[in-house]
Amino acid sequence: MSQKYAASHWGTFRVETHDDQITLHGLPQDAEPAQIAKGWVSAMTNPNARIARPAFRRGWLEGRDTARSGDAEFVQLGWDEASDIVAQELNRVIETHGNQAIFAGSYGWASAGRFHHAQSQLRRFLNTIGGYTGAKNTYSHAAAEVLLPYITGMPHRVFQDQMTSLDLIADHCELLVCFGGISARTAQIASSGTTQHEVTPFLTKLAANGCKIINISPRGSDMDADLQTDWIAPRPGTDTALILALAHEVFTTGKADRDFLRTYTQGADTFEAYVLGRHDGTPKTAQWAAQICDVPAATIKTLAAQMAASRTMISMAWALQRADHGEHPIWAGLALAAILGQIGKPGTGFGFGYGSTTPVGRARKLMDWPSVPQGKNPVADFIPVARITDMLNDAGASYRYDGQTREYPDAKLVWWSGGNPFHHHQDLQKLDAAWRRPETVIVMDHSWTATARRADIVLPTTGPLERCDIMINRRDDALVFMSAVQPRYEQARDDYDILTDIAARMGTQQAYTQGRTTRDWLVHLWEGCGSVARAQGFDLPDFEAFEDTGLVTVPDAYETRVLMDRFVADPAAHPLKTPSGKIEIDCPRIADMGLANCPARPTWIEPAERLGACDPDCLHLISGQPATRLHAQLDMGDAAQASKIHGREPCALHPRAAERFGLEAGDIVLVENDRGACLAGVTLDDRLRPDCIFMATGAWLDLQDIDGRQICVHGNVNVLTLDKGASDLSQGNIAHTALVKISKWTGPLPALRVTRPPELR
Ligand SMILES: Nc1nc2c(c(=O)[nH]1)N[C@H]1C(S)=C(S)[C@@H](COP(=O)(O)OP(=O)(O)OC[C@H]3O[C@@H](n4cnc5c(=O)[nH]c(N)nc54)[C@H](O)[C@@H]3O)O[C@H]1N2
Ligand SMILES: Nc1nc2c(c(=O)[nH]1)N[C@H]1C(S)=C(S)[C@@H](COP(=O)(O)OP(=O)(O)OC[C@H]3O[C@@H](n4cnc5c(=O)[nH]c(N)nc54)[C@H](O)[C@@H]3O)O[C@H]1N2
Ligand SMILES: [Mo]
Repeated sequence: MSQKYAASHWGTFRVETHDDQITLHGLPQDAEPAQIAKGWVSAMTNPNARIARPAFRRGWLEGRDTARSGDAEFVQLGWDEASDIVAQELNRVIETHGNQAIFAGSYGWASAGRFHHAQSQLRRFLNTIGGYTGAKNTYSHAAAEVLLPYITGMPHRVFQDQMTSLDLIADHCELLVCFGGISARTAQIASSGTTQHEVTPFLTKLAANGCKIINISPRGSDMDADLQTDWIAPRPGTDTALILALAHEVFTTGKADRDFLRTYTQGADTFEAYVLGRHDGTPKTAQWAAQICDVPAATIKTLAAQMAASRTMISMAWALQRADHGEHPIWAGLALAAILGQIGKPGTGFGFGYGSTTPVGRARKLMDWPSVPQGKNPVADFIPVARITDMLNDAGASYRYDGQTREYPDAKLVWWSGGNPFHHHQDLQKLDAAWRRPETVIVMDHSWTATARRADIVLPTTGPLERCDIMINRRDDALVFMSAVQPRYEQARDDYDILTDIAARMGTQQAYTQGRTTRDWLVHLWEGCGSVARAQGFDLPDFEAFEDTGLVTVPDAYETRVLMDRFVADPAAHPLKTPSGKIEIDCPRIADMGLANCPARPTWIEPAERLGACDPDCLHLISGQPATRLHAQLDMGDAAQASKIHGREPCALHPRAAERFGLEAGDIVLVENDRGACLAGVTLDDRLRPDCIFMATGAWLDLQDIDGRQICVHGNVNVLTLDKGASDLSQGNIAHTALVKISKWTGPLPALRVTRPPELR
């Protein structure tokens, strides 16, 4: 009997159907199927969340007003009329302002399938009609993406591909020092999908092999509680100071690997001079760092001695660089690994993002499977992805990025598909105001997200349970046929079909579809997979057989890697692709940029806000990834809903903090700062710094006017975060840099609006 599978970024599941009800079951080869999946079917069948038919904001449809807000009223139209209006509007904008006025950076995670990938389809379509202004880098790790090529000569993708395999760490490492932990919570996810989750088995094996694990994080729970890890809890955003002090200890105790520094790095001497305080008069001692990080100097000294005496891996969660000056903890961590001389050896050195998603460091052959070609964009302009509000507010204004001085484009039409800026961006009230500036906003999504509610034109798409697709991840050893296991929701259509009809009206249908139906495309992609497989010496079954069996495994996919091993084995034959051919601990190209907020070597720079340099009533907001959903996806499903407190997003506090503010588990709190305010429900966590709170990102934004003040009554943290670039180098977002105050909410609890669709006519 043929087996049906469903796949998403949170994994692959066997689908069973009884009486039209589907249930999802983890695969036998999956050690820990994601709990996120528990909310999948309910979210995708929730009539209060799903968009049923094309909808137009009444104010825009009738008078072209731009007064977008979360409680707009919509008029529903049929698909033909909707497609006509979209095509007319595109023609108008292109004729009046040119294609660069279409902003379709459209950042976001969309769904996992290779064909129905929202951004690929949108960009492919727009490229047939003259192109669009795009966006560069990610919200995940922009600071590292821009920095790593300068200091290692590797694009971030290559760096990630080369990272030392988890298996080698388990076999060879004696001391694993994890900044930001390694957590099964975030390891539920793999961009583009996975058939396995292996972070807990990895950590268990590591511990069984006798490796000592140290979690350096404001949250103890960033590491599995059963692992008996040591926990050092610095103030958030102060890791660079901590690492500088570790470097200071290693230098001054004579334990630096001078041969390694001489052979493989450039600029170690200027870095050492900075660490020793030769020019600024401030040696970066353990006592110095203790004041900033709130970690005892003795702890720092002991850790440095342990690191120098052991086979050590320094692991950093992506979170560390989603912060003000986020380039520097990563740069400092790499520099410290170099000072220890442990880079290029199996299981030690430096790693970035282990556990941040599950396939990072997976010991697998990398397979470059085909995807839908996006075509070529005739418009060259772009913005760094997190500068969206600045772009909308300041067309023509100049800014620095990656060594360039650029100008913000003038976006007249904003088109988002497969992403949710009113989840992912920081300081959402500022975005809310800027969002009213473009003439037109088009959103394609399957659900009434905060972004869809702020669109003029809303085009409802299917979700991955409602269409066939192919799940492939270059780090996974299985290819999965994703079956349509549920009927399409109401009038929802595949992104491809929506765009095909618009392309027909724009005269580019043939260019967009190449005459292929969806099935033709799936077959075409599968044939491309066959060529990739043959080049690797194996065959894939034909499409019908793939469709029938649903899951095909790549043979002999096991393969381990060691970051920079060839370079370390023979630096003359395999230099890094930096100007010096070495790891640039001091980087002349960054020095040449003359950026005050990004010096040319790892440097402690005061962040925009932090604990220890603020009003003592302030708490640090850690707004990491949610355990129960992917960002804002599935927030209206059972798993996320079950986690809410009186329907509000949970806010974890240390019991001492709760006592200090007169709070108990289950209370509603107002979390606020100068940028905004939200409500949340208190939970207690004794494995959290008492001056921090943890609230996951992703609660659907529900801004309401309460006594003259805008409050997100549901608990979206991004009303509290800062909209500022990490530096003029990367312009990455700094979601993890934010201070807040909390107090008990004693007023009546406002009813939620986001749990119902907007007003529809
Ligand atoms: N405070 C704070 N903010 C953060 C972060 C943080 O740590 N803290 N993390 C940041 C990070 S790392 C990221 S990556 C971003 C994530 O931000 P986003 O990727 O924007 O968040 P998602 O909720 O995954 O949005 C994806 C959207 O695609 C839609 N979608 C799904 N399938 C389809 C489809 O087939 N077609 C179409 N058209 N749409 C579809 C979903 O319904 C959803 O609305 O958030 C960032 N924001
Ligand atoms: N369940 C689930 N998993 C996900 C996602 C999801 O939405 N849901 N999203 C995926 C995506 S897109 C991404 S980019 C990754 C992100 O992966 P990460 O960036 O690793 O995840 P975060 O939850 O943002 O942060 C991890 C931990 O870092 C710690 N931390 C925060 N600030 C600091 C600091 O200044 N210093 C130190 N030492 N620690 C700090 C926090 O305690 C936090 O729990 O997660 C992926 N995995
Ligand atoms: Mo991300």
